[in-house]
Amino acid sequence: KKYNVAILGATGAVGAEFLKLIEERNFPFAELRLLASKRSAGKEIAFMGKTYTVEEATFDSFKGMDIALFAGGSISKDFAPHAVKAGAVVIDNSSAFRMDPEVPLVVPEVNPQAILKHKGIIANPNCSTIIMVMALKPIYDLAKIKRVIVSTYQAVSGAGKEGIDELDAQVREHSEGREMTANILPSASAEKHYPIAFNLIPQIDVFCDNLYTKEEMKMVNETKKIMEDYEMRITATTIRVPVYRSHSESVNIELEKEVDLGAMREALAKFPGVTVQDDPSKQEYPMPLYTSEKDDVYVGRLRRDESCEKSYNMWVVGDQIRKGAALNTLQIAETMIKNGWI
Ligand code: 11C
Repeated sequence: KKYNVAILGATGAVGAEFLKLIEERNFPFAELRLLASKRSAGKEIAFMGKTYTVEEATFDSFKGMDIALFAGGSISKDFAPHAVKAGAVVIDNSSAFRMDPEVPLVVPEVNPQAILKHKGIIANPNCSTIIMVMALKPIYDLAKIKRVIVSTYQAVSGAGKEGIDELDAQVREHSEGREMTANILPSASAEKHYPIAFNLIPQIDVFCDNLYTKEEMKMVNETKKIMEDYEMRITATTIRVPVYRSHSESVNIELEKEVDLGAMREALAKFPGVTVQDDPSKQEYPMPLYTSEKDDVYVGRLRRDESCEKSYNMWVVGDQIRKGAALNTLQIAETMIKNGWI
């Protein structure tokens, strides 16, 4: 069977990745409708031997569609109910519905069963959350995780194409001895902006009342929902780094019991979608330059936390536009198809 698929946000970084993956994975589509806001409507996109014209998304755009892949952003909230009304299943990359108790928040390797509870909308988690839970789940299945301390090193493409352009421009300005200009990072809506070139910015998204950023609280709250463990204690510090693509995370975990490192490595290696790259004797460990454009989440630097019992450290890296966004979304649709849930 083939499915009619609409993509909302077809012209952005995640939209482009949807198209790449649909072709690469031979996703069974019949009709494909490319939708975007008024600004990008009319653009032509060549895809699998055909030229598609991007249509302006309207509330009527989803008639006859089986699956609506939403690339994310603020337009998701307005369009999702209309797509559902038209009979499509919406798989949404924005943060609008993630913490809604009526909406499953899914990483297919971790909690595929949650999909069954959907009422039309399924949410795709935040990219740094997806990358972390891929490494947590195989360990959790060996021994319950009591506490997680995570620090992230997040690529500029997490802030969209503008983030990449800004880093490029600043490197050029710096090398020409000019002052670097900053208008996008840490957050387009922020009052102040700082250069990311030759710098790190300890702010992703805006601040919440508890002095954490929204990105940090997404990692805390979304992880608990996906892992279905609201007792797990999680604290996050999220940092923007001058890397184009792939988010990296230093993850410290405290388990309820000691686990042999070999068993942990084996469980990670067996888990679908995870590659263990961990050989200090050969200086082998994951790095964002090499994990980009790859589907898997890479884990390395696995070792005991010698300062604390039952605690371990690891370094987790994954392409946040692929597994952190477009790939995970498409895998949700593939899981539904494979199981006859659509
Ligand atoms: C970043 N994680 O790297 C963000 C981008 O909630 O889907 C994705 C925001 C989200 O800036």
